[in-house]
Amino acid sequence: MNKKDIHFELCGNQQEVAVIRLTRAKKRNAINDGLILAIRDLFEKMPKSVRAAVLDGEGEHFCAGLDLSELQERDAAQGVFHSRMWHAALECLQYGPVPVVAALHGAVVGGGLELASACHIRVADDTTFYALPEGSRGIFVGGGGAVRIPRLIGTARMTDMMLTGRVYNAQDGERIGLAQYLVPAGTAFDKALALALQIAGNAPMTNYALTHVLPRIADQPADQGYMTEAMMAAIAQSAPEAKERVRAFLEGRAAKVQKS
Ligand code: 1HE
Repeated sequence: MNKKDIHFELCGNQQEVAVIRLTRAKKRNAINDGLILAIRDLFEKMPKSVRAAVLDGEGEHFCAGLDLSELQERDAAQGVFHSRMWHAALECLQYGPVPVVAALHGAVVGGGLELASACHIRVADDTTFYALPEGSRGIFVGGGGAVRIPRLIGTARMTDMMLTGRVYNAQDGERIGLAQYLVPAGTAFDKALALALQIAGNAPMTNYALTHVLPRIADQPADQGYMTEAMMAAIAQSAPEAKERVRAFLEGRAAKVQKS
């Protein structure tokens, strides 16, 4: 990986938010092997101060997916290992140390959509568009998209995107569940950072439950899910920080829920 292809910095008063930015704008942030391994390494070696992260892409596009110039070099076995490398890297992100907020703009396509769908929150600006051009390139998703994208939008919509090359714009993407937030052009990063700073203020065990336990409960049969939920609820509420937060509310020291 060229070190110029990714940027890492810490933000917030306590350096509690990591900003990770793909900086390969000339190639529309297309992901080569070095870049996917760099993403893995950053999530594996996150500094202890960090409580949330923002994932951004430099330039007009979030990410154009797999670097297609590397695809030509692989045989079938290498293809399996390559896909498994993406899986391992995006597992480090999804089941990593902190919640991750993606700041989407421009192209979120192919592996770029696979990368975005491994994040916990997606903020899209008005310029965002989503596609899975693998279908028209004669290939298949390989970065975990076949598992994660149907969980966001359903198998039927993903099938359509790949069979027909359908491109979703920012508004329709938010409507079908590709992003949780839709914001004006040029403001996705600011919104993502504001959300990350807010998330960083949550009790760490709550954030852990939401990123590591909730998706696993969602994949369990209901009776097992209820039991896992009960275990997680008991662990979370027994933490001293949870007790203090509840006490603060009861004593009028904590914010009420406000109508938006
Ligand atoms: C690339 C890539 C890339 C751009 N690999 N080089 N992904 C795709 O099939 C999407 C391919 N990219 C595009 O459709 C367009 O580039 C965009 C819609 C994203 C942006 O368009 P535009 O007009 O702003 O840029 P451009 O002129 O097309 O590209 C600028 C340069 O980036 C150009 O190189 P140059 O040397 O001529 O300047 C492009 O070739 C290069 N570039 N995208 C390599 N993807 C884990 S498996 C995942 C499988 C997949 O992701 S498959 C889908 C791949």
